[in-house]
Amino acid sequence: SARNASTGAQALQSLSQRPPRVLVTGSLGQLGLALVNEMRTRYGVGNVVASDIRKPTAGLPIAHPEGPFVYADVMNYPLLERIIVDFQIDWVVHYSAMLSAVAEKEPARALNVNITGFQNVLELSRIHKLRLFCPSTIGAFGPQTPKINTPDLTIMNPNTIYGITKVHMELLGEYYHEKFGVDFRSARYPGILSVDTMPGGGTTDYAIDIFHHALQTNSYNCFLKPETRLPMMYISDCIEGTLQLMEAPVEKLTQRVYNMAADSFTPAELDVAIREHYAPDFQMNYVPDSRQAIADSWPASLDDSLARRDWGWKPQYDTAAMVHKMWTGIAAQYT
Ligand code: AKB
Repeated sequence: SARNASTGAQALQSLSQRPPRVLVTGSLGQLGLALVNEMRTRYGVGNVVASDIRKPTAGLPIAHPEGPFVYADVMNYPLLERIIVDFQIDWVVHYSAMLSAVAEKEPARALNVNITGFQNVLELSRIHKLRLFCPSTIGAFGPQTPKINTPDLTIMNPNTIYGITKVHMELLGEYYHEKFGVDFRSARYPGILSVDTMPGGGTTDYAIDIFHHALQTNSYNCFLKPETRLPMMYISDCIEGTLQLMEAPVEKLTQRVYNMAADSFTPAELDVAIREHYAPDFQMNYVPDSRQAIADSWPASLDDSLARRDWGWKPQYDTAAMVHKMWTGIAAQYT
């Protein structure tokens, strides 16, 4: 396996004369939009192929709308293969997935999208010698996982469909790396906060919704309890960290899946920060729903020291800085 890995590395080094050609699945989602914009700036507009199953609608923050955009259903293996060959793709960033809350509502579809979709891009990465990034998540952990400073290697046992599909993804990616030398890389993302793009059906979505509601109605019905502490990260840290991991020389990586954290907060802390600094009369109500059980099964903070050591991960935004970016950025949308 070591020989396979180093052959893969040599193949990639010979590409270093030119930027990578990248396919991003799920490119119209919260993370895909931001990653494609940044990659097009770094690698060239024509080198980053954005794909999704919807049309880009007016108003989406697409910085280079002239760049290549294709329809790609990740369950359609021949179509994916055709895109990879036609565009001579070197790297795939597989962002297409159903998130925790929607996956609980539609388990059969989530299994298809998250498991079959990933198996397709993984197998294509083996055949066409691609570097493959697929995000994992705090949702890959479960109720038996140590909650504070959760390490990379620990008890997983998630009890959600989403978590199960992400553990499957991690294990299969590691297996393909060991067995076939596939350059699979993954980071376990916390909840990601963004101004321009909306999340799609997760448990951490409250931390974005709250700003929109505070700015529009000065109140918010939070679907998690006040003391629910979860790891969170600002989107530019997420994108920068993902690119650091993607670009890291293969010899720096001592494992294939890394925790990646920035800060953690609770709904109550967000409420206080908003009232103290931005909207003194803001009214937060707590109306926990089925997403509470999902959040309760996840860690409150992650130990990401191996990401820091191996590929230089270092977030820029703590909670106060995230709240500032979110408030000012979203306020600008409503003025
Ligand atoms: C979700 O809440 O499902 C996602 C995640 C943490 O993976 N944001």
